Amino acid sequence: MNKQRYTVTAALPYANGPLHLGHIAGVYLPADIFVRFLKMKGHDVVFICGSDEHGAAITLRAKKEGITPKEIVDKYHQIISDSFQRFGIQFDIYHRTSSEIHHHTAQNIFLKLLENNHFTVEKSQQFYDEDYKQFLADRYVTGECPKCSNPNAYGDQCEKCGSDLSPDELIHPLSTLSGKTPVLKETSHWYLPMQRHEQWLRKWILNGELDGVKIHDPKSWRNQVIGQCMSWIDGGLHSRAMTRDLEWGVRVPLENSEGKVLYVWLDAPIGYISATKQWAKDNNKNWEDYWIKQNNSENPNLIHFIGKDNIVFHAIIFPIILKAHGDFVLPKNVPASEFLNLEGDKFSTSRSWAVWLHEYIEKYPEKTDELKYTLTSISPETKDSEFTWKDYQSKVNNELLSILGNFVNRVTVLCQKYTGGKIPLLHSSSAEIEKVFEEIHKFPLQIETLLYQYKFRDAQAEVMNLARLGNKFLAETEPWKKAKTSPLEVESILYVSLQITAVLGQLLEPFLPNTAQKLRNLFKQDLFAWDDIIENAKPISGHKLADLPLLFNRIEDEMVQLEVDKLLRTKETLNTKIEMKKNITFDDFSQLDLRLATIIEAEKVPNAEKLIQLTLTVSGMKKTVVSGIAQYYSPQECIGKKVLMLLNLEPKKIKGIVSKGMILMAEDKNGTLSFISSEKEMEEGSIIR
Ligand code: B3M
Ligand code: ZN
Repeated sequence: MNKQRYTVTAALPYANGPLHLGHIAGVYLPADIFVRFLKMKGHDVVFICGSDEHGAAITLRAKKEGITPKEIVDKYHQIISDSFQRFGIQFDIYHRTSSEIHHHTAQNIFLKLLENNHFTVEKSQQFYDEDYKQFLADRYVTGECPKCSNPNAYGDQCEKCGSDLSPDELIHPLSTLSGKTPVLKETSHWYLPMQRHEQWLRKWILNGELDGVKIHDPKSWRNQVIGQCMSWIDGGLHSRAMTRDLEWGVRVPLENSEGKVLYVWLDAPIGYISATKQWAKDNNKNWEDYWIKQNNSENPNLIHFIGKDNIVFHAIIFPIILKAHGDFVLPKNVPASEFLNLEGDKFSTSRSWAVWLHEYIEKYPEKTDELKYTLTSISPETKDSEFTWKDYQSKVNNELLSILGNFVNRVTVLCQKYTGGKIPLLHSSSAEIEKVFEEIHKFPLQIETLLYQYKFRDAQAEVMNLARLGNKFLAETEPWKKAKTSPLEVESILYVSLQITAVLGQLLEPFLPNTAQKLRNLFKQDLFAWDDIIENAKPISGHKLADLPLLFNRIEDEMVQLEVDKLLRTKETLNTKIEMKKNITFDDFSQLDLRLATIIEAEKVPNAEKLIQLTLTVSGMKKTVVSGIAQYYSPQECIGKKVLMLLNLEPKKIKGIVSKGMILMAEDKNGTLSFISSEKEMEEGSIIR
């Protein structure tokens, strides 16, 4: 088998929020399965991913949270890379587009394209926020979608109908910064005239042909990828701005270009290249081997795993950039997935309709293979699919547990019983046994064929068929009935069953690596090269089997209920409309004298169940307040707390005590009260405004 070089990339997640199961099922899990398999095949593979840390999605998120873009990306880079690692997605590098090596790489590619005359400079009128003195790129403008009338479409895309938009197409545009209608102002940018590339793109996508050479088989590409690309090309390619007026991003490396950065979709895919450079540096490799067209030897296979919303960027725009640059190979395949839905609705980060990967791992650290199995078996490869907790339960209980777990368990229990846990001899070979061996031998190639075709769910189903074969073999040969009459036959049957188990310990590796490891431990076997599995994954007669840990736990109804309820609560929260009070002016608000005050004394008010009399100090000044909090705080608990106080409330006599001011409390829908304190340690008397 000829060894090849593979550069496998998985879409760089925006570092502005955690990952949910939709991302995992569509992109990262299939990519990881593919890479684990390629590595077992002995190919030279680098598996690349990292955080996409630029773009308006990030700066807007930062603004919303009141922190800097850097703080946002640092936070989510950590969360995302941790959860990948704990889930067992084994990138060779998980890099960042904020790194220096990336900025240089992206700038150099920009300069090279400029030098080769692939850009034009064009002046245009763009939206500008006069209050913020800032141009409004992409998502900085919202408005009504001209295609579906969604009132909340973004300047680059309508999330409702999926249309690609430019800000000037929006009806009633508004600035997300000031909320006001923006004005138009002239600016100039570098554009990529994509129409110049139409001819070769057509040939490349439809025939797999580049410069007269066939470089891939278009039949190996998913229909939806070719379909989306062709509908784009047929709709007419035009110039697209490759720079933006923004502060956050990779600076345009030219004089007189202050305040301009590279468009995030020019910058992000280059992140694959810069990550490879970093990885090569760290591992004493040559990054060019993985990206640059080779003279005599074979070119590296560049494979992009992405979701369908990224198709044009990876199968049209990035290839244009790679080709225009001149030195790079083009992707050999772009196995884009469709979408995964969740319990009857679209996954949505903004609406929190999601199962978050990091939360799942936190709650069920021992159940990563269970999730991987479920996600691969519903992998949205060619059409949208759906995750439900009920289905997860049924996949784990009725497939992993009943088929795979049950088989391995039976085999080891039978071995304990009949051979004292030792691997027996294969004494004789019946026609039955011969047939089973023949079948076992076919599995690696069948699974391999499916994996090379990016058919991950079929491939995993095929591995499960090997476990099914094992169950069938045991059911048909019934060793438990033959212990007295033909002990040698029993040993042979067990040997064959162990052989199936050992092969499962190899073939499961790409899909369920933890389970595969447990099976290999049974025989103290290593992971073998894919092509040698049949040869090497043989039980050795006379060796003792190690103990088998529990492979899978039954998923109980309670867990399903708990998870479904959690989601339903999200929905409830989303559907509850807040009853807003009528607007007040800033002047109204500024009449409130709000301060941080320290409670120095507290005692219950006699004959009043709910009341506590509090003495507070505000910058040394003493104040007495009667507060209805006795059901939630004891006087003791109150003392020493620094709380939020309204100072200038008209004094009022309550139970004979003059209360001067009011303590502000948070109250939830059950009426539970809580003091409000400042997030940072602040001086008593600090003003709230
Ligand atoms: N961050 C978009 C996304 O997460 C983007 C992918 C970049 S891949 C180079 O959908
Ligand atoms: Zn729309």
